[in-house]
Amino acid sequence: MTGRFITIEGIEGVGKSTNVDFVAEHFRVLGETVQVTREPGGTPMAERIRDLILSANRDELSDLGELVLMFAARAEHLESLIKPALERGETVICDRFTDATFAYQGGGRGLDPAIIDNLRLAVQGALQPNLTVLLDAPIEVSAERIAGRAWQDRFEQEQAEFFGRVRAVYLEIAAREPERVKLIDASQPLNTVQAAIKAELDRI
Ligand code: Z5A
Repeated sequence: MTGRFITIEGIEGVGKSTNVDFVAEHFRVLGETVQVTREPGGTPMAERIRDLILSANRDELSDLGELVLMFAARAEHLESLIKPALERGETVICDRFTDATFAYQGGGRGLDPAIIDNLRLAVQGALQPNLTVLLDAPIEVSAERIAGRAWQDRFEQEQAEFFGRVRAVYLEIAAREPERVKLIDASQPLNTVQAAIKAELDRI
């Protein structure tokens, strides 16, 4: 596969959606064909699975069921969108990917990372993002940014301790894989955050 696969990660409200287009524009200016997508979701079937997961009440879907649905959506996304685009030599920019599963289902829900890793291998094999931008901010900052949203999904209804565990796993991944995962302080003003992202993009 000759394309480039870039993922954006972080807890809710740190600015992933805000910065996905910024990253996309960087590569468009360089003349690359860019696919912007997200997880869970990105294809019609994966978006249906996303709706199923996010609209489920806490007691309607087990933690294991949630994990398997995340990978079901990912399998569809990889086969129908991500891999074909990478094979065509395009740049794929994805708002969340498998690091989110280790952070949310592993850290947040407390599921065994070994189970997650087995599913990862079955669904994506050796495929890994070339670069992951991890936007990191204290829980209070992210909570403040999303305060006032009219509807809260299954995850947004969780408490601060949950997001503390999610954030801790993200930081562990960044410490373990510093070549792939670039940690950016997302509590700074947007132009400072984007300057830091641009510096990482320029490097690749
Ligand atoms: N999930 C999972 O559990 N397991 C998995 O494997 C995967 C996902 C793939 C849906 O994700 C849920 O799926 C997610 C985890 C779970 N749930 N949670 N939590 P999502 O990506 O759709 O949901 P999200 O993370 O909650 O999206 P979000 O709340 O929209 O966050 P965001 O995209 O990072 O933030 P934003 O919309 O770009 O920014 C929020 C606000 O802050 C907005 O008003 C911006 O203008 C503002 N902002 C952004 N940056 C700044 C700076 N630097 N300064 C000031 N204000 C800023």
